[in-house]
Amino acid sequence: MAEATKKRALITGITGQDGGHLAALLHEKGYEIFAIIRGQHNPRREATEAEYPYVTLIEADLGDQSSLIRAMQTAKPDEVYNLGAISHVGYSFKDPMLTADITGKGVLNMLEAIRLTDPENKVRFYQASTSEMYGGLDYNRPEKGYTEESAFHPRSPYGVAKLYGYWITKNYRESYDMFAVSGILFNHEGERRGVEFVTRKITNAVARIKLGLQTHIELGDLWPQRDWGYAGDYVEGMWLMLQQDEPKDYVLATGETHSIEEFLTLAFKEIGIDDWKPYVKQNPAFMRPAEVDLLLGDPTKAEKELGWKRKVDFPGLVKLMVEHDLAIESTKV
Ligand code: NAP
Ligand code: G4F
Repeated sequence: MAEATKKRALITGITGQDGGHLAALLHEKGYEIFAIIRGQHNPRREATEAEYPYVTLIEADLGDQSSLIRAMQTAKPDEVYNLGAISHVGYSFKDPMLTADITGKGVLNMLEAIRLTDPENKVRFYQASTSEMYGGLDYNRPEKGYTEESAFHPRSPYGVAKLYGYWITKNYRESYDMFAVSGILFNHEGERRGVEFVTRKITNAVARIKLGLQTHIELGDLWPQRDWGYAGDYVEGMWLMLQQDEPKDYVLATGETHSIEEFLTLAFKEIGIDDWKPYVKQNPAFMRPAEVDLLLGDPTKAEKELGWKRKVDFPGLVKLMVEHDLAIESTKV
């Protein structure tokens, strides 16, 4: 019997956290995987090639539409996962125009590249939308968490750019009948998270403090709350969204919210320290001109329609990340 043709996927953002988890998932599912990589000497290229040898890398940039058209022509994908972005909220205040160009207009560049290379309108498109679009202010925060119907009020150049990406994806679905969807994902973390994000910054510092490599950690505000899940669970949800009969947007979240102080408490407990206060200094450099106070998502629609449910809980997530960082950092002692 002839072997069924492999499905083909094109990923943007392969060198980031979700790109890695997604590549591993699609590989398990038997996909032929292509991914764009930017820069003439991307420092993350070597590690990416070593960790995901089954991914074919194509030089392209979300800011350069012609490169995306070439990537589409090379990959000839059935599914496109647009995970590439300037994704750091704090950084987006420092470089708001680049953020608008890549995180916002980059989505349009990708959608147009698909439209121009896919005359039969067969390609399915996933846009990495975000809970940052809601903004976390009291006045529009539903008690049980934000849903697909909640109002948006972004609080950063990143959130504003992502809102453009969300609406242009919806617009292409409605205008051109494209299978184009947004996953509105709440924070998800794990061993592949960049150290510039607060959870990994903490677990890395906790491991280094335990091993005597560092004395303390400098952080910004500790009271904001986030709905933190595990990235490995969330990429499964992305894939499920593109396997449905109808293109729809979905929230992925845990339905729980925790402060950075709670994250610190659990992380330091993992190394036997009950009082983390002597090890944490506050530094205004890590505070933002406008903060998102509290994020809590309601994943009911994804649970009912996709059969998606997060597996890793909050204490499990913190434990997994501290253990991973202890293993890595202990090789440096
Ligand atoms: P990440 O680790 O910061 O990765 C971002 C990726 O975007 C990197 O691979 C980066 O590649 C790429 N990129 C940046 N500028 C680019 C450009 N001009 N052209 C092409 N690629 C570019 O982000 P993540 O945590 O994996 O998140 C994946 C996506 O989901 C992002 O769009 C993020 O905004 C969104 N999101 C994340 C979360 C979360 O909690 N993680 C929640 C909701 C939504 P380089 O190596 O070239 O820098
Ligand atoms: O870890 P963070 O930088 O994540 P943030 O801002 O919630 O954004 C992440 O999640 C979004 C989904 O809601 C994604 F769309 C986005 O791409 C990204 O993945 O900061 C979390 C909280 C913030 O309140 C921040 O002000 O931690 C606070 N924080 C306190 N000290 C810090 C620090 N954040 C960072 N990165 N570094 C600090 O030293």
